[in-house]
Amino acid sequence: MPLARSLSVTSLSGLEEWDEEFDLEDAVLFEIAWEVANKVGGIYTVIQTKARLTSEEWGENYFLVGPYVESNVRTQVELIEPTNPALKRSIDKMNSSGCKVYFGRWLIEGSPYVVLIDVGFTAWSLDRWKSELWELCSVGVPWFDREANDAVLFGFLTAWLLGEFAAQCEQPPHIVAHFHEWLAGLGLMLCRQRQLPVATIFTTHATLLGRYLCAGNVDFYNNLAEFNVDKEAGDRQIYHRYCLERAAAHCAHVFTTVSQITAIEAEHLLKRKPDIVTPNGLNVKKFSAMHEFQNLHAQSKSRIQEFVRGHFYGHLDFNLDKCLFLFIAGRYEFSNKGADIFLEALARLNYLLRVNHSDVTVIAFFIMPARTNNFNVETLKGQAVRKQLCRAIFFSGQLPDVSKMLDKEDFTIMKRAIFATQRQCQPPVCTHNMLEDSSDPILNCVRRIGLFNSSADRVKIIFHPEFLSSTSPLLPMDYEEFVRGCHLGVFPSYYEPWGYTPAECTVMGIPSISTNLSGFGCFMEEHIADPTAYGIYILDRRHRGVDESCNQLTSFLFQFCKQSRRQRIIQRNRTERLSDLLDWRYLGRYYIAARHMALAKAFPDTFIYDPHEPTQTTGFRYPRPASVPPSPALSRHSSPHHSEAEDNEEDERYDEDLEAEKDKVNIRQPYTLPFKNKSNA
Ligand code: G6P
Ligand code: 1S3
Repeated sequence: MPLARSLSVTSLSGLEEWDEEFDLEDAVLFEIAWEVANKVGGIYTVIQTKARLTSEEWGENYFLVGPYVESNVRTQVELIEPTNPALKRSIDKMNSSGCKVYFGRWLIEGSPYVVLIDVGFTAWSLDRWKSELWELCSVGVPWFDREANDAVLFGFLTAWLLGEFAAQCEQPPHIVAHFHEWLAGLGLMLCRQRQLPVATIFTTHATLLGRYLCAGNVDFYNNLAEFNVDKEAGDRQIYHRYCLERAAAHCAHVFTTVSQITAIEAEHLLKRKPDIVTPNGLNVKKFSAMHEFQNLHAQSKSRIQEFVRGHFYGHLDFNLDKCLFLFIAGRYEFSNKGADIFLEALARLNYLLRVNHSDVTVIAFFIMPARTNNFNVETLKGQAVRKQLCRAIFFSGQLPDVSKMLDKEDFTIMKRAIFATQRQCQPPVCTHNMLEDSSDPILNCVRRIGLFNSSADRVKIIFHPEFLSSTSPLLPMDYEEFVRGCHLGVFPSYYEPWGYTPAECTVMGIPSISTNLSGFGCFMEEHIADPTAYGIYILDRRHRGVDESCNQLTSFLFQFCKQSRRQRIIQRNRTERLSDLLDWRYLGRYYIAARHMALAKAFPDTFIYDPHEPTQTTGFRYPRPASVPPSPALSRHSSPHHSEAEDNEEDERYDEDLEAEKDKVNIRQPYTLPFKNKSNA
């Protein structure tokens, strides 16, 4: 058994002790977040999608640290013995001191190692650790704030783990610890206070105050510099959380956030300017057949059409082939996520489509989880009637005999089935029984604007207050399939540090609407010469009032409804071309830069970092597309000579040009390391 370096957990010597030459084999990366193998929101997506790339880079020396949640572990994690001897000793030591720490492989792409800490098991230490926190920095955490209590336990336990690991390493280790969001921030503070040999990074994915202030009735972006942050946090009873968040941002060697707009917010609300912006990427799947995603769109669309057929039974007086599917999805924050202006714009769109005698019908889906007690009867009945109708007409026990198909008995069966489709009420707006029906913001808004799925309306609404699942009896599709089958994602958020929903649409080739107040929208504006031409509509919510933004949104929607099928196909091809820009293979470079920056700050004798190379977010900019513009006014869709195949050929030619452009700027080249070992500099 190799000798462990004898260092006490709480009194480690300073970083200057570790001055041996850097060897990549030595460096160990811990990434710490409450959402490791534990889906709560967007941070889970960041970590889960990035895992493959980070595992490729760090191999056996990459460990994710999160909370132990039994139900998650059962389905997502394979528990194994720790592979790293120093880590094994650390975990054993903690477990013999009254903790429950598990080690395993997270069963996702990249199969990263995870260290999962059961915070509840160590709850007996909560009071002691809270007083230590009070002694240390006068932050008092109230007993009733369960999330903050978990943050205290998680913080002390992760700092314990890192300290123990440093102590158990035979050689002085080069540890990088990347903490995400305030819930993990206390671990970082303690690493610094205990002077552990750890290069620390703190990434905030949204600020606590930003989220709270925006959800209220506040002109947030025009007053960023004016807020009395302590008072605002106190008024909202989140002062202790705010202190933990702000302290983590200030203690970190490197502070990062997910977008430029949140960087400005952090500078004002947390009083530290981020050192680097680390935008969120995705794990982009490439199909071998170039237009495979178009086929997938057609397949998924027909499944949504089936659902619509059932939902609108008895009122299916519109042409399903001319039906456009729009959707908004995400955490149910009515105004922060822009559901308020989406509904208002739908009411205006309904009016425009009616007065222009459009033959297009729009179905807008709202996929936002709320409290319900299951599906409502009317919705389930719709799907049952649809199935019954199919059976009655086509599958009455055996294959239809054409010569007999229209005999008297068949007529009777068909008539009965058709009579069953008669309905007294209108197709429901909401698919579930809501627990807070009378105060629900979406339903109340629908009541006000009067979009009740009546025959005269060209815009119909379906509110599905539960995340989608392929096992649902109503709409058995998972989220990805559903997005593929839709025509447009609408995300007119007011508060959105990044915004994964439009990014996910983009990599699947589905156009979307986002805003210039979302990290994603600003990023796309920066990297694409003409975002609209690529199906990336960016709504101005920064310089316009609500009513004006709503008019702009209505006009985007109306323009979209005027496109021909051919124009939509071309637009989807263009949207999909943007995927490279959102791939972790490209965006992962900012995380790499953050880690190197932290190493150079924490171990200045070993690393140096050249700030000029990597941190600039400038890079590839997509040119204006050369092929047919999507504007209906300029359309050649009436040309009888232009087939779908010709469009695809034209697009493939354009793809070749684009690939050549991308090669020039190395968009997919692995990022070169910007730092050097001091001895090689
Ligand atoms: C894809 C399919 C086409 C289909 C089209 C429908 O592009 O490959 O065969 O015609 O989707 O597009 P739409 O925008 O009308 O759903
Ligand atoms: C946050 O999750 P949210 O939906 O509460 O983090 C996400 C990941 O960085 C980000 O995409 C989103 O905008 C933030 O708001």
